[in-house]
Amino acid sequence: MSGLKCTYLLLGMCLANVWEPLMATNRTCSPGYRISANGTCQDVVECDDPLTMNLRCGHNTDCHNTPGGFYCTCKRGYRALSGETNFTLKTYCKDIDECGDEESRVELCGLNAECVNVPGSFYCSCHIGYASLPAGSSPSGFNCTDIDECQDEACGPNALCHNTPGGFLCP
Ligand SMILES: [Ca+2]
Ligand SMILES: [Ca+2]
Repeated sequence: MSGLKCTYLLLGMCLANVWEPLMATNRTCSPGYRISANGTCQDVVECDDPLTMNLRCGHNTDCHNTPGGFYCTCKRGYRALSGETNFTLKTYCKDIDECGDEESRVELCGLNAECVNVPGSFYCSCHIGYASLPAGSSPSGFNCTDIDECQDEACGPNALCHNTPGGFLCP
């Protein structure tokens, strides 16, 4: 209690617990606040219920509570059709097609991989004959390099084998 300020002090006793609810009947709170059980105006947490959150913000959104209000954002990997980053009205958030154009496909997955768009995300899949480097070994993120099939005796034991980009030849 030491951190709380007593507004109504009588004979050394704090009467706030008695007085506040009485005062509350005549009190109106600012928009975005409501009277709590102890008679004070407390912030309405608009984002605490997943059901109302969907109704407020729309699907694929995150709801952010603020003192006296709230705002919505699209979930990571989604973009509002309206173009807005922050909004308070129900908005449709559409999946971002990360693989939509050639430039971003190559930037994200490199030359030797397929870029696959999925709702809220994307992934890279190496072309046949290529494998991704161990995680962390490529500075630019995902990178598929040629598999040297000859190291695994792809043409048979002690047979000649010629490794090629994305494949191998048995001469
Ligand atoms: Ca996506
Ligand atoms: Ca190869």
